[in-house]
Amino acid sequence: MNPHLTRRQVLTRALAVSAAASLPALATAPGPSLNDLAQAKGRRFGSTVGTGKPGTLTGSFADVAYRDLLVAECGLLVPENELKWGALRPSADVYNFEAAERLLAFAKEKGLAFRGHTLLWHHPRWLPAWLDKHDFGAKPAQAVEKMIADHIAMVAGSYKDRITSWDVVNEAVDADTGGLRDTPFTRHVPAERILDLSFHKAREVLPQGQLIYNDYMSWEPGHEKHRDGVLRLLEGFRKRGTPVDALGVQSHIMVVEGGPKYDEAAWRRFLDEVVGMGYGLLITEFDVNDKGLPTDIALRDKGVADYSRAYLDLMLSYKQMGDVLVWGMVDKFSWLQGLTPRADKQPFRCCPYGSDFQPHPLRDAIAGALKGAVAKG
Ligand code: 9MR
Repeated sequence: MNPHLTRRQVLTRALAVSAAASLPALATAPGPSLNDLAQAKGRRFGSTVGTGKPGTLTGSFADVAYRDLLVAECGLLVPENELKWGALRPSADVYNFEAAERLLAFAKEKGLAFRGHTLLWHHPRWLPAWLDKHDFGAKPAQAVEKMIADHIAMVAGSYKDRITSWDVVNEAVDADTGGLRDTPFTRHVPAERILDLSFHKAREVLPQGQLIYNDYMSWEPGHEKHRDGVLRLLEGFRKRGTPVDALGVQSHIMVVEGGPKYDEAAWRRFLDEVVGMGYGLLITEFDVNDKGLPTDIALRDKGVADYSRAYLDLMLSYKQMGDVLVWGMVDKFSWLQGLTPRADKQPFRCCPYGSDFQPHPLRDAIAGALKGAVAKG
């Protein structure tokens, strides 16, 4: 031991060295966490996390710094893919909960809540391939209904003490037409009936649960039919007594150069109608596609932050707005990086933190909006 140092100084230095050696620099923004700010107004802030496939961008859970960032900023997590049919059910008879269990164990250890996504992604592209050729037998309508009810009983039932808020149905409305999508299930049972029975089954399993219809209709132009279709669906749920508590507004927003290109009045009308029917709201998958902004990083980050602030201020002016979740905390793990690239081939700067784990101006914009929000009613 260096005779000029006290025991405490030696220990402090040793800890600092070991932290520096093992951890990438995590520059969590100073002051209250995003979840602290959300909680002050009666809501929670959270993010998605994914176990991914080795070698893909989505494996954020493998990254120690990412996990630390989740703990530093979030109050709840949602699995990116691990509770979807495609991940849970490699075949009709097999359930594989291993990846979901890993995420749940982490959340439990760190005292973080956990949302469920999703009991039925009502979209032909995102249901498992085996379903397309599945033989539903002599009474296919009954077999389809049983398969969906059994799935919900198994998945929601397995986690009924740990997951109390579920995206029961995801993206059932066709964004281009506003009608309901067809899937291998709708060959035998009308879509409306499938959605109703999914919510009824979820309610049976979770009498006190928060049951969500989740979709990506947004405030940019081009979303008119999608918004109308979602409103019609929500109206139908109310008329038929389908137990749906809230609309999950995914919030994959897109910023373009040359000023705001969103229809604030139409968006407010949409949200007013939703809450007017008695539904709550959540932001379930916020991120920002910055494809339309220039290469210059400072300009781009400011554009993303300003656009997001305008969006989040509007959303958080509703007392019905509940939890706010982002679809990833750090750029490099975002699903957007795998999408059609920007013209300049630069990575998207779409999340609150950059790939170097430094906060973007977007992080301040989220913090400001959470701070300025009306309290959850
Ligand atoms: O981010 C998810 C990506 O890793 C998956 O490949 C994809 C298909 O399962 O789903 C992405 O998440 C989507 C979410 O489940 C529903 N809303 C849109 C999200 C982004 O595409």
